[in-house]
Amino acid sequence: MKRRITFTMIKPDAVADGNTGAILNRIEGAGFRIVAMKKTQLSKAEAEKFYGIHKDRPFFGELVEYMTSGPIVAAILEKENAVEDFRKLIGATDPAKAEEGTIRKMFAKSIAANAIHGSDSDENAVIESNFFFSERERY
Ligand code: DGI
Repeated sequence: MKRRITFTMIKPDAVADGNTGAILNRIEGAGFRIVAMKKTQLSKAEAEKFYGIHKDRPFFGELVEYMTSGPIVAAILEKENAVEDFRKLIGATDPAKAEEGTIRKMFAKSIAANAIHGSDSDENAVIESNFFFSERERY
């Protein structure tokens, strides 16, 4: 059976632009329940750990710099088929390739500053949720 949770971050550009509320509205409107949520700013070490899988990619330095450039809003979301449905809601990594109506199409500026993160597997949803939240922060 598919797990019911995914993890998201509203990224620094979207938070700085005042789009947090509009994005959360779309997320809840699509049927996701917010289980946990916090506004925080990643340190360089935290961003390097979170994106460790990309450490050998040419854009790693740029990614870490961007993700630490300002506060983010992290959340655990619950829904049937959460990981897959949330990836559909946010759209392709590159906003130029994202479908109309997706969060990245609406709010992302570029492939680097792409407004929002969504876990890519059930396993990563658990790892990423545990990275940010303790058990008693989930409701
Ligand atoms: O799961 P996604 O966030 O859609 O994409 P991913 O896991 O392949 O990459 C993670 C993040 O790394 C992505 O949201 C933005 C950044 N990224 C990916 N590809 C590029 C990139 N950043 C730059 N500057 N250039 C890239 O080609």
